[in-house]
Amino acid sequence: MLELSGICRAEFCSRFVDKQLPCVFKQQFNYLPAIHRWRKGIDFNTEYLLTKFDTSNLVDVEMGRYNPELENGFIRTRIPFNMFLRMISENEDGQFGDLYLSQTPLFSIVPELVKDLEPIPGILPDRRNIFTTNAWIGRRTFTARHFDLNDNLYVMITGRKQVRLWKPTGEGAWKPQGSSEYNYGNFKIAKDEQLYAEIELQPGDGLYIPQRWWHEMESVGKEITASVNWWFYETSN
Ligand SMILES: O=C(O)CCC(=O)C(=O)O
Repeated sequence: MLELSGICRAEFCSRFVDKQLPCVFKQQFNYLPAIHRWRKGIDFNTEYLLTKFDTSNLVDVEMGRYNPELENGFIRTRIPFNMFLRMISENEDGQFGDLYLSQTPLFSIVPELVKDLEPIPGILPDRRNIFTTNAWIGRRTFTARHFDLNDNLYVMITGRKQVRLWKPTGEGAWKPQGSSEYNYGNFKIAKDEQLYAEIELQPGDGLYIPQRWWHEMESVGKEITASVNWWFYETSN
């Protein structure tokens, strides 16, 4: 898979978005204030985020490890964001079980945090074409293979993640449901389907995942990982 650096929006659109091909942006997002504010050395800066939230800011978090037997794969609970931060910061060895704040629009919960992502990456389309901006924060996280219905720019802020990608499976590739497949709505992918790419994202790196590309993500090591993603769509004008 192509690794780029310093690519502009026109080139990104013509080479990747228009062709619906994924790519990695090496160290292209180091300029985002979150990269410095959310980190202390190489660690996650819990204290900084604690100053931005109070107990009224509730978030839904996933508890424990992914379990395919459960609906949506996880048990979820709603807790104040600052309680979540304290729990993950004191849980280096996993003694309290794992918690994951996934796919959460933190920036609408606390609008001041938007300043940590300004200016938004220039390769993104007009703001009106951005559906959501989400945060993903946790330790020992695992997101099972799935796809999304929008294009995705995913940026690593702190910690590292291993990402695996598979090509989309269209209607012709649908297969009957069975234990040798992953299911997503009516879409299926064989568990042994050939991997398209496996990459490790470092802080400052970004990844473009076109819609319907299957992906799976897992944090590397036991450090807290934090990332941000923008789901967007392109228009012809
Ligand atoms: O970071 C993760 O755990 C998963 C992210 C993901 O699946 C996505 O951005 O679509």
